[in-house]
Amino acid sequence: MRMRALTEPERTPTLRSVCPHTESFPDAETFPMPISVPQRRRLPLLATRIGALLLLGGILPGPAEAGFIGPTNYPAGQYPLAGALGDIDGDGDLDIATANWGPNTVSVLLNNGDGTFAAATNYPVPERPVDVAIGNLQVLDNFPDLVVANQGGSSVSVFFGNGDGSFATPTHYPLTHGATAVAIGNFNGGSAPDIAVTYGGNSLGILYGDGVLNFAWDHVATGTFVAENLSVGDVNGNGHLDLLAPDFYSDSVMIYSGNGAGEFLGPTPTAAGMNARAVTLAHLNGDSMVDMAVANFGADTVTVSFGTGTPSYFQLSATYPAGDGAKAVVVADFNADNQSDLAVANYNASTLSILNGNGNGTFAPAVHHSYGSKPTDLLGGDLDGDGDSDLVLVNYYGANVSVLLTDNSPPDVVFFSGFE
Ligand SMILES: [Ca+2]
Ligand SMILES: [Ca+2]
Ligand SMILES: [Ca+2]
Ligand SMILES: [Ca+2]
Repeated sequence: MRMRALTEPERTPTLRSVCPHTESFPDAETFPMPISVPQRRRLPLLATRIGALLLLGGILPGPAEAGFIGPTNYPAGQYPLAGALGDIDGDGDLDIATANWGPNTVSVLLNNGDGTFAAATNYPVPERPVDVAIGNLQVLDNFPDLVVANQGGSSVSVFFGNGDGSFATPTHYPLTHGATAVAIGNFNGGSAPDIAVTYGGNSLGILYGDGVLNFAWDHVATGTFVAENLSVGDVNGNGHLDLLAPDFYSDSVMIYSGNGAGEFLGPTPTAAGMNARAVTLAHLNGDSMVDMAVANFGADTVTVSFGTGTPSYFQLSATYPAGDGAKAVVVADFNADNQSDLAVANYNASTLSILNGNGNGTFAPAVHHSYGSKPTDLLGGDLDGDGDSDLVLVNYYGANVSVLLTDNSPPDVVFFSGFE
């Protein structure tokens, strides 16, 4: 088995360690804690003025690098492992939830509407939450609900939202083994979304929702995969949701193809890079098939695969260097040229890599930014309502989230007043 030495101290290459988190942690006081001071990171003034002069002089530069305002750090719980975005309080903007391994809580940070966030409210869950998802499970109320995968507690917690940012008393659904990831989707064509969960290191199950209060458990498959992440999408274009589990130890993504009636074919492996860790689906090369970007933790890369339909679903197109410990990937247009770009959170390096898209499914070399503190997850969405996608880094060592607001405002135009 190819296995790179991992600098992530709590991860060892055993099946148990898919769940990379043990009960013993170094004293948090030994970790450098980022200072929560909002910073405005834009082009230096001189560069801005040169850019303005070039524009005024009729020299058009190529696609700009994305600019970000921030990071602005907001405390979450200790050792957050995953996050999700959704409009939890129903006011039209995206809020943040994180699953916090240390204190056994979920943090909810409500958006003030402008991409700034109120202080976190923390909700207890059974032991060792590792993943969180947001979706409307109680279909009649239209309020987003919260689902949490608990590894130590071997359960899935469901928090039904009250629509104002608060939740009803959660229900914890027991599993036979620790959960590693959750995702929400309607997998059986029923009246309501369901909850997919990976557990026990190599098993997949579904909690089928009735849209009111209840879920019925179904074990779908026991495979050979080791997934810390679960993605949902229709990879073969047949109108039915499929599940994608990146397999940390086979350098591939396991695809379970849904038939829309609650049954899944597979898993079918599709190639990625060493220690595939997270998958994002998006249209990247302009055809009708959905494509895939994978963050590969061991290879420090992001792989891009184009959708082919069945039988293999994807064809690996290219491998791009990211940063040390690539752990999460988001696809969005960050530099406002209408082409999808890639953002990768790198755990070991504590960096964010941005790869500008060329519009045909290929990408420019990564530009690295020193954002985050051992980021374990990366979330993309328009947080400040200006139409472009912003980013949230979930920082394992920082015990916080870093909010980066995408800034594509035009360069300042500088007028020289001449002699006075
Ligand atoms: Ca909101
Ligand atoms: Ca499908
Ligand atoms: Ca772009
Ligand atoms: Ca935005």
